[in-house]
Amino acid sequence: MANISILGLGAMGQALATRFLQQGHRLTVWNRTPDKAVPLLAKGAREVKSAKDAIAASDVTVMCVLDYAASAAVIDQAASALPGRTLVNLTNGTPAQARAMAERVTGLGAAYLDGGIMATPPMIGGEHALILYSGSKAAFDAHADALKDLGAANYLGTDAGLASLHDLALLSGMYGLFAGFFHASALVDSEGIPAGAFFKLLGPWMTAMMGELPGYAEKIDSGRHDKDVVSNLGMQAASLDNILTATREQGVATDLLDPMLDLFRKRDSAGFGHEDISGIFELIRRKSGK
Ligand code: FVH
Repeated sequence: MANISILGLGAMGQALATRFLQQGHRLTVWNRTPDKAVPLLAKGAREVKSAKDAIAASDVTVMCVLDYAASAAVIDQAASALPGRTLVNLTNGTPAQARAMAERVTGLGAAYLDGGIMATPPMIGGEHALILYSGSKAAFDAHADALKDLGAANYLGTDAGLASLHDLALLSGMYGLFAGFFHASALVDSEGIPAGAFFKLLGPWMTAMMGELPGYAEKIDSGRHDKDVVSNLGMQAASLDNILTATREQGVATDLLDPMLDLFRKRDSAGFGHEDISGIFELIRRKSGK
């Protein structure tokens, strides 16, 4: 069993702490507002008065606070305890924030692992919990057994920004899916059809359309949007135009889908209407040299 410290006892920090205790680890906890540690003390955690004391208490410290401004504030208070320790920062942030934190923490003499939690607090320790890691490989290898108690642990590479990049990309896919769901539900709601009833049609349809994505991925990777085209972009631009016209006629807002039609039209006007809709990727990707 490992000695582990946790900094931050919000909803996620509580879930991480509870899981570590259930798995028999010796846990030291610290939170800016001390009363949040109370439920964990009864489960066997030891509370300390400062982030510095928490880092000093264990080889590895897991930090999970609101954002990187909060992370930086915690490190400001605890910098002198960092030499020789390992910090695993599971706070959500951007790749640039993760890289800057890695530089700062390693500069202070600690090993740094960044992480992206792909789970809600109740999912921690369950079969669907996934946590992405990047940064120090040696730190990941040394603490992988304990980290795997929280959920599947996927190490992505030594660049500390990679976990955040993958985390945010996965969440982007989720929000795109949610956007389609919310728009479709608003459209049927305009005629009094409940979202729950409509989902009996929408769910299987969305699942079937997921099957298109590996083919789009192939076209994106090869740059060949003209290959094996079944439903061309020009046709789909007209269809999306119909959807948005009907949306307005039904008195529903078009905000969620307007940007997609703009991209379809732009690509169509540039002469790619005969190609697949995966071609809009070329309009949004990072241009070389940037
Ligand atoms: N909850 C979720 O569903 C998601 C799942 C995926 C990962 N996220 C990220 O996890 C980070 C923490 O989220 P959380 O759910 O624990 O958030 P809260 O319950 O709001 O707790 C916030 C904790 O942060 C502490 N804190 C805030 N500012 C500071 C600061 N300046 N210095 C020190 N600590 C700070 C706060 O302390 P207190 O308010 O209790 O004193 C809480 O411990 C987050 O990055 C999610 O994106 C969760």
